[in-house]
Amino acid sequence: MLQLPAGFRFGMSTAAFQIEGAAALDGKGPSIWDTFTARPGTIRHGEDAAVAADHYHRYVEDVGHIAEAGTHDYRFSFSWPRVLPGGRGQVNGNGLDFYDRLVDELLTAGVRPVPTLYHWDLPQALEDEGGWMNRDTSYALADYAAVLVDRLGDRVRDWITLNEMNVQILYGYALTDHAPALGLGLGALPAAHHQLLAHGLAVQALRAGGAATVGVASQHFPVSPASDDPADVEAAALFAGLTNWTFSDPILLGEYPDPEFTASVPAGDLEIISAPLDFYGVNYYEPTRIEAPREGKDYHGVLEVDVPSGLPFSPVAVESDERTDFGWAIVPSGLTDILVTLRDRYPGLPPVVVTENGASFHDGGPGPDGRVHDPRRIAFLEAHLGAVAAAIDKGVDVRGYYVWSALDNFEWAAGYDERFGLVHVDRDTLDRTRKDSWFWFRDLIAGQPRS
Ligand code: IFM
Repeated sequence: MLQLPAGFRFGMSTAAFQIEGAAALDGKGPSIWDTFTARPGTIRHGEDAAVAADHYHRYVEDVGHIAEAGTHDYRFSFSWPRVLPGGRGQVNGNGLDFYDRLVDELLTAGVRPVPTLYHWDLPQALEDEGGWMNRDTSYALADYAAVLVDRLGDRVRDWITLNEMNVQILYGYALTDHAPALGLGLGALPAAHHQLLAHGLAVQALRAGGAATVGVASQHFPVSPASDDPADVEAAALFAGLTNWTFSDPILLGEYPDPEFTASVPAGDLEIISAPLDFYGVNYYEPTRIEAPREGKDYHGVLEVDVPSGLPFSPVAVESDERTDFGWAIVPSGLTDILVTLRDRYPGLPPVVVTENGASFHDGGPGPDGRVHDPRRIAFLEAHLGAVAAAIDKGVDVRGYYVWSALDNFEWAAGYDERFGLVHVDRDTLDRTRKDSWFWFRDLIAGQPRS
């Protein structure tokens, strides 16, 4: 059995919008995702997350599934509009009470809560004032952080500010595949800066409230050129700069990869953004391959999302013998590569936690034996944990690995077909069934060296 160093933390991850449901209950306000999912044609099969996995009502059972696997850490996110329905101002006591109960349930079960403040579900009220294109939203997030740490800081010691800024900015601001679907192209860069500023301001608020450790969760992926052609190499570097380094350089180096952009941001912002962190979260799924667009070549349908024409780079399919049922290339070595790259790029990189990694396979519900057999998920997770071990062998300080996800949930624009969970959720009854991968994860944790 694979052995990680003593003290290595095994976790499971989820996000509020994807599991909670109770979309308009007990005073919760609408988020940009509630608005987006209500628009025809945005989500596969017209699905929405009004009920999702109904975790809001079933959290006690869900904590049981998490805890009984021996999971050390549970990463979940708060729904900002559940806590502050208007984004700022009036606090919704019912919303805070829910997270209070969840945290107590986790602690009683021996699981450490590792909440994320913001996992994409911006209050619609803030979007109406310009959302992340409006600098005020950064300050609103810091105020929201202060509300949470004030209420939960006596029990929650580890905090994550924002989840995958690059993914939200790319799909929701530059393109139109995710909420709020603005399609601004490179015009989305101010939204990126405001999310980074929000991160820095939230770090300040959390520390002022007594947080013991603070980190961020960033999606990173190795980017390679489709060929040695200098045009492809240049296109790949540009793409990597925009999607990876634009989001991590300001935090870890205090500058943007583009000196002109660095010079254009208000004085003092980068100091706030680059305040030291206690850990750096890396979410990894698959690498990306880029080429300089070829005259006359049709890129439509090459990837799950269509990248508009006219950009100086085009993502092309990664060659791989194996794919998840979501169509994503299975390349475990990409995780080792990106961890080593981050270590080499950032001499001051804090300890890393892999805050998400996992795969969607369509394994179906429980069979006649009552079990959900998902051997491909087990193989995927085993191979990626092996890639983490390889990075540790190369000297990267990786302290934990969280599976995405604890349970099957609402996979954004792809709806419910894509199932990432260790626990199966029946879409009709919402009954939970532990998959074989859940048992594998439990045995893996039990078999680790004692700390
Ligand atoms: O489901 C998402 C999650 O919300 C953010 N990271 C990637 C996961 C799989 O797409």
